[in-house]
Amino acid sequence: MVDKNIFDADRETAWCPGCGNFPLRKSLAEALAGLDITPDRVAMFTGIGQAAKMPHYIRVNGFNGLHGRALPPALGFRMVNPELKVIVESGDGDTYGEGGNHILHNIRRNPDIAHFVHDNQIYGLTKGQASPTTGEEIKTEVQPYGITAAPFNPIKFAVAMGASFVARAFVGNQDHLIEMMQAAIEHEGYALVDILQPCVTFNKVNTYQWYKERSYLLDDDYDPTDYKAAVEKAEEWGDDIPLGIIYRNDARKPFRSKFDWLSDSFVKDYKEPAEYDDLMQEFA
Ligand SMILES: Cc1ncc(C[n+]2csc(CCOP(=O)(O)OP(=O)(O)O)c2C)c(N)n1
Ligand code: SF4
Repeated sequence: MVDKNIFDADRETAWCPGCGNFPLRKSLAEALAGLDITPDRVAMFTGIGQAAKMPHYIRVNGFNGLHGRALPPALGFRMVNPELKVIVESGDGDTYGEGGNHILHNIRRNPDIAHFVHDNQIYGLTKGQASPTTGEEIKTEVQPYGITAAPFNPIKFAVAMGASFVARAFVGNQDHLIEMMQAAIEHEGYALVDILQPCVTFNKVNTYQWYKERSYLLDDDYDPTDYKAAVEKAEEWGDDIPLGIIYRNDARKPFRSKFDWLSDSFVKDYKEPAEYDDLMQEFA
């Protein structure tokens, strides 16, 4: 059994005390340890934001790129390396705003990637502007009159797109969050877990208490393979917020399996940049 403390990066974070990113990080370490996955077996990709700082604060292989652009390098990596677990972590702004185009095409391709969205319904790093998931009733110092655009429903979007695994979790229920993370990591294909993660500094509406009062676990008799039931469940938000696997379709093949000429193992024949000079000349 892997010790969860092995993921401790032993580094001070820039997160505010009480931020939902802390229980999320703890849950991820427990989820990986529980699956017997060591840090060297994970490749994590992120964009920009508070959530996207995760590879600095957890001990796994990490790539921190441009805002909204975590999925393309993750996909590229997945194509050449089928051996490591690929995890994308990012905020709701990073994923559904700046990265909106990428998530759409990622769902179409279905690569074997577990995507954990820290959904605090706000742009945390840039001090509380509205993100795509911000509720219309939310007023902050930078939008004193509230939001002018209707909120984006990530679950409904992913279910409608036929994503092969769509789940919702809440950092206030860590046992369940760990279970969702593990199911997503083990799923062969693209697995989206939208994780409700309070931003205690800039989002004064969607607090731990707010989510606790409204979220509930899906019944055991809920069938996530029933597409019509999932479409209906995806509509629920507000007074009742379902947590669990909303939809899954294990029949969809992971993207990489469609390229039968790709090696079954990590492509390791590294070339020095100079060895690509001839190729570069063609485009000069
Ligand atoms: C293309 C681009 N647009 C805007 C920014 C400025 N910016 C940096 S972080 C951020 C918001 C991050 O919010 P979110 O992704 O929800 O993550 P959080 O900080 O809430 O975890 C923005 C708008 C940027 N860096 N790049
Ligand atoms: S601003 Fe919000 S999301 Fe960012 S670290 Fe603070 S509480 Fe967390």
